[in-house]
Amino acid sequence: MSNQKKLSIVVPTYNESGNVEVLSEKIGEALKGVTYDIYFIDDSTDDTPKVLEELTKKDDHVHFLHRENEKGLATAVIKGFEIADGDFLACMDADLQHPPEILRPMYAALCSGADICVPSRLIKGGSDGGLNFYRKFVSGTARWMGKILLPCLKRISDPTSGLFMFRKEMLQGADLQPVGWKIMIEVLAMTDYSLVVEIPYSFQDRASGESKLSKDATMQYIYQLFGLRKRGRKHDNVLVTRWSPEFTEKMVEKYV
Ligand SMILES: Nc1nc2c(ncn2[C@@H]2O[C@H](COP(=O)(O)OP(=O)(O)OP(=O)(O)O)[C@@H](O)[C@H]2O)c(=O)[nH]1
Ligand SMILES: [Mg+2]
Repeated sequence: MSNQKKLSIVVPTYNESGNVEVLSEKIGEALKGVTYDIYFIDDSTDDTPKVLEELTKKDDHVHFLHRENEKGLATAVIKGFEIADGDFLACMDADLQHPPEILRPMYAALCSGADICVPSRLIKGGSDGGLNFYRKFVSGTARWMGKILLPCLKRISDPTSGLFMFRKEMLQGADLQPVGWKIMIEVLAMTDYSLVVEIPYSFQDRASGESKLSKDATMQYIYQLFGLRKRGRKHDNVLVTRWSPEFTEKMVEKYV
């Protein structure tokens, strides 16, 4: 079934020259038949801007903004959300830890009526295979704290990754603050929505380049959680549904 809703994928990049081309190609393969574009918001100090410049010449779907005077994952993603014009917005890391193929079922979830799709490593059919024991522990603790402090995260199995898709209209009037590293919890706490769909996916090893996760990220996360506890909206009537791998396949066939 062909679909007219446009998808814009926002990808924050910091020194990801070895990844952006492969990522764009894989997104293209994953989204055959879907109207989409990609917005790389780049703060790199390596040759990523050059690679992106070349990429925009080869691939009409690709746009990029290089920022000289600003840095930070959160400000980059929020900038991307402001300039992207898709009906649906997605956020995805550049390093291929989020498999681009997942964009197709995420798109199907929104076409089927979901307001926001939150892929999960932690439900049947998913895996957090790319993480070592220490990272699993850190990520588990972050999830646990989030669920305790923010009621809107309680029923969402994997709310702390950087992979999600939602309806752009949800941002109208939403006061997203670029604090820290976890943009999805900002969106979950500061926007109105009624249906969340979770679909399983397998987290991957970083394909190339280095992690930018800093020690400050932990403190920023705690600060963000307490801020959202005060500022966040109420989410009393939200339905969270979980798709099995089999059901996900059926929904892709039906909606994309
Ligand atoms: N624009 C921009 N992007 C950033 C910044 N810091 C990180 N990123 C990007 O944000 C995404 C997530 O960063 P990663 O370093 O992969 O963080 P992570 O996935 O938690 O850590 P690893 O598992 O070790 O890869 C990647 O696409 C980075 O390039 C920044 O300051 N500005
Ligand atoms: Mg990464």
